[in-house]
Amino acid sequence: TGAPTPAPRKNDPETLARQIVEKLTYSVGKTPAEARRYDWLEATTLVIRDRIIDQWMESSQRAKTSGEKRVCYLSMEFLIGRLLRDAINNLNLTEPIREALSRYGVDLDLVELLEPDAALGNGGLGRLAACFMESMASTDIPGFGYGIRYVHGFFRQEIADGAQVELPETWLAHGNPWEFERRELAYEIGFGGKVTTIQEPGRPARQVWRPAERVLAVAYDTPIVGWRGRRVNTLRLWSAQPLDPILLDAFNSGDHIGALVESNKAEAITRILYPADSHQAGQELRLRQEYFFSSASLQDIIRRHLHANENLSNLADKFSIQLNDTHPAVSVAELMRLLIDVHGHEWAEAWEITRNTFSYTNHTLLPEALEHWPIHLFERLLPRQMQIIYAINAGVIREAAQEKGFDDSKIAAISLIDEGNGRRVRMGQLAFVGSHAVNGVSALHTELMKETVFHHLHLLYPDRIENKTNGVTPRRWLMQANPGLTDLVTDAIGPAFLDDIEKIADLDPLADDAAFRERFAAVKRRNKEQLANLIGERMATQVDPGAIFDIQVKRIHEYKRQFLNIIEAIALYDQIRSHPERDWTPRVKIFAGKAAPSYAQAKQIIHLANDVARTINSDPAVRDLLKVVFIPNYNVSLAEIIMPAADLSEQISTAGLEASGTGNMKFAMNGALTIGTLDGANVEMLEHVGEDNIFIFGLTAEEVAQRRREAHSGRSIIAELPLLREALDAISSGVFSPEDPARYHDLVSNLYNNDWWMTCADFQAYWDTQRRLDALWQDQDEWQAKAVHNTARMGWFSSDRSIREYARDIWKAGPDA
Ligand code: 26M
Repeated sequence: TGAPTPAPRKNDPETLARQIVEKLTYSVGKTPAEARRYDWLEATTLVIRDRIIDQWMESSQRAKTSGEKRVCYLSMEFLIGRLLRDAINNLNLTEPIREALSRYGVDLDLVELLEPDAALGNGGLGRLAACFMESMASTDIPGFGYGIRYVHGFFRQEIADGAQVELPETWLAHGNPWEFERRELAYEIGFGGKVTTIQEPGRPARQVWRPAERVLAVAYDTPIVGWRGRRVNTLRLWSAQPLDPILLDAFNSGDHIGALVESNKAEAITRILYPADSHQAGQELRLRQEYFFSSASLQDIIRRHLHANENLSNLADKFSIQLNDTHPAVSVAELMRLLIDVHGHEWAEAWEITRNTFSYTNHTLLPEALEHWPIHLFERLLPRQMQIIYAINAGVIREAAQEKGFDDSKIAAISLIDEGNGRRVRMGQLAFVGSHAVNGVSALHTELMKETVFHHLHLLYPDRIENKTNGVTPRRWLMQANPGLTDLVTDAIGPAFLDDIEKIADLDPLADDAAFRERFAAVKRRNKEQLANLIGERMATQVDPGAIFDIQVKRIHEYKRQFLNIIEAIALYDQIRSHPERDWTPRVKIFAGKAAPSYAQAKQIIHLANDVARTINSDPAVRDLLKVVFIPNYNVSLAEIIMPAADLSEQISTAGLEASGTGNMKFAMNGALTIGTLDGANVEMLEHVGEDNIFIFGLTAEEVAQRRREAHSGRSIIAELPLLREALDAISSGVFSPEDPARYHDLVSNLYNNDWWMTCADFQAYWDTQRRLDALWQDQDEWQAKAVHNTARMGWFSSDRSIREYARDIWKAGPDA
């Protein structure tokens, strides 16, 4: 008798190759010979997916049966990007899959490029939600993401004659192998209608909401794989569907279009992501989206809870619900409604359960971005929830008056109803009072929350606000985006940092090792060459990888001050032309980012960047000393190429206005030096990397606030700074837009008359700091040592650390709970 046959090694290239070809044959319907790259993507994805599913079921079962507390992350946005590389890497299959495909002459890197980039988010807030999902899976927290399955994600950006053009995005056009439709998981969502009071003899009065419209929310589940496949969590996205696909009566009576109106109206709810991240337009469809996904998620959470528990009294012991900004804040009223109207709880108990279950993260203090809904709209769409909000408000106001003696002006500040310009529901206040914990996303931002927007609520509930500094997942933003650096670090300090990123600190002493610095610089150089190739191919602009790659990529906003960066580029251009004999340090200034379609100033800034690029890049006088590049269609996939290729990261927002920033962390982890203001998480990056390794300039948040109170303007500053004045003159006189010389007249005159964003106020400090960096570049030993220190000291900014803090302080969930 022979030895028992060993179980086939599941992870060897042989097995994987066989499985991929099997999928190619039976799921895609192609032979290896006829398969195109896209078919290989599909087959490979299906093989990986099978492996994930085993783990997924195991994780879900474990969470269900263990009775451990589950965390639900409610977010309008999950900017997840591509998933294949992430899944392969987290399952530790990168090398065997690469090898398996290569046997058929197929290059994994090229296959991965064909996956659509899932852009179900605008920017920082959505990408944070995606990093948090990955980190919850990696730190073994039973996390559940709830959001919206938009048919059209964030728009595709093209640049035509220098200006942004928005095109629809269609990530689902070829199907989505990562999602599982759960037809059986569908909930009714109501809108409009009336609330009636039912008074039965001998019973307390009940409110019954009879909605005028109803739609179905259908679940689509996507697995999120943690590091080393440890845990697989679920991202559950809701799709809106009509209760009746077609109104038969209307159809039969000949009204073929009218028979579809309802159906179209239902599906409209999840058709498109709103492409704004700094302005609340107050559109009805947006409120419908917010309520739609909040109600569906809560109904689902309640169903899951009642699966294992008798009633909802202990909901807060079993579920924690994190509200990602105020977009899901209507959940506070909706959970109250479900508890009271549907599940028969008393008000006081329902309020206790609600507050103990929810927590809320604030991501911005910009007044124009704070959500508030006109009462008449809210009341018409959600009449019962409006009643509940009034009742919550009455309770909070009573408490403030009786227990803290708040006067009328303080009460007006905390009220859920803004009585000013047309009565409105304030979603920030609703989220705050409905939560047991409220957090900001950096130390500075959290302090500003206490002093500004939530000042009076903080006085009323002094223990509620806490800080949870953002982080980013090192799997995607270091290991996957920068395999060269990952290999180098592994070689230098061993692989322990892969499991515990803070161990990357062991690299720190190697900043003094010349041989190591050289290898570190060589990795950076290769990453810069890749980016240079991309720029060459996409935009037919040649850039020198030997120059400083000075990069600002993020949403285009006045407060982020891309304008300041462009003005500096123009001033530098001017200086190079005036003093060609000087020893200039070559630079490539790279920009990318999208403007909200309705944000005229932001679009002007994009136009200006492109106009300036055209002028400078075609001027032989500057040779290779200065190039300006605007790369179109910034998204997660492009960021994965850009972050590892930066020498210098631009984080130059007006102090006090960037809640945290997360791009700042991705750059620094990959060894870029930061030029930045004392804003958001830059302040904490300074503490971690040390003041010698980061380049801080400009007004502090306090100084900005002071100048704004004094009605600061740019005029006198411009008068004293010839560099600034000449750059602004060039812009406003049409040097960069000869075909339309007045194009930037308003943009510049705003600086003279107002300078709200402190562009003029910070110009000189910014310029001086850039010139210090020029000088530093000439000393490559010094520069590279600082770069190594950045990589070594940024481990704390992992989203694993953020998530562990949320789990410990807010959710009381996870392995250490
Ligand atoms: C609101 C109403 C209607 C339509 C869209 C919105 C909206 C969408 C996204 C408003 C704000 C949105 O995002 C804000 C955001 O991304 N904030 C960023 O959050 C990051 C993660 O915490 C921080 O790092 C950034 O500093 C902060 O700007």
